Amino acid sequence: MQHRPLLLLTRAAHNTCMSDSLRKARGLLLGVAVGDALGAAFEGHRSVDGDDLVRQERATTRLRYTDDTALTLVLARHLAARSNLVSVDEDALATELAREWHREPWRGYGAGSREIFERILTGTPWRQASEDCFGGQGSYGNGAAMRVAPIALVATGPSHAIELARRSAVVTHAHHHGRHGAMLQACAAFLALNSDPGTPLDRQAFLDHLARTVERTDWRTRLNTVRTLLDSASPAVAASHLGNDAAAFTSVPLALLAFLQYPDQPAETIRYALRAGGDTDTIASMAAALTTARTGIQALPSAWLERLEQATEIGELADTLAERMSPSQ
Ligand code: AR6
Ligand code: MG
Repeated sequence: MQHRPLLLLTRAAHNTCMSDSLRKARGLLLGVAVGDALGAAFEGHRSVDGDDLVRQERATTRLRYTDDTALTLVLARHLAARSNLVSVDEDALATELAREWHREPWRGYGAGSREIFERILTGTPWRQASEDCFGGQGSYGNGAAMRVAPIALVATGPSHAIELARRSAVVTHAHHHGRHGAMLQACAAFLALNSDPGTPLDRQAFLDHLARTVERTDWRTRLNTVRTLLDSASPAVAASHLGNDAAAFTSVPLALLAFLQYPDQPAETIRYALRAGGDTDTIASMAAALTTARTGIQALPSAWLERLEQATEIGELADTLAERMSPSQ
């Protein structure tokens, strides 16, 4: 059992000796994994009711993560391995992602990603494999956005986060929506990580900041829709306005809304994302990453962390990346 070291890790998070950057780094990476693993049971459901949620929350079974977390960990290790040069090496990253798929292909990968990884491992250059996908359109799935959160831990500012996200996305997501979803999620993760949990989040300013950084009008319109749904929209209403499938254009804004509804309560963020149905693992994962990057690991229910596979290892990887966070974080 790996529960004991994990308990030490999470108990230590309540200790005032632990720095905020460590708490937030662990929050961000373990938030990805917990949201993903809790949502995996409901992926593809039209909606999720309260009884389903309670059963999932109270279960004692192991929480298994999916491709969302598996590829997030690949990107996190990729960034951790580049000590002084904070950058993304597209050639290396493409191979690392493809090898991870090959190592554990049963984690629930999207059809487009599977095809791209197979081609990369059999010698096709990543750019060609990525651009050829879906009849030459490239993928607009949320696979690049779902893995991007660790970039917030090493980026020196929002623009840097967006640039690193773009470079990490193109190796699998050549369609502009796949890429822009990753860029928006990385920028949101950076802003959430660098927000002060002791002060109420200024949600309008948060959305204003994101709107200033997105290049495309259609994505700015999505952010305006998120704005109109703040506070009043139930998860079902939010899903009906934004969509909840595996496209970046639908799921990234819905995850952002789930975060903004409960920016200081990761469990509520996750419940909101799950109740919206659809691509639940990915939406809950992206939403939880934002909330726990802001609050830190101690706000995530320890019962969930104790059920999560490889939680100790994920926490240790977060610690390595926390050392790379700039002093202001
Ligand atoms: N044309 C039509 N459908 C598309 C297109 C396109 N250009 N692009 C994406 N889709 P994929 P991902 C649809 O396969 O982004 C896991 O379950 C299509 O239905 O490139 O890595 C994770 O948990 C395609 O299968 O993989 C996430 O939920 C889907 O979008 C998700 O998969 C996903 O795109 C991540 O998927
Ligand atoms: Mg999914």
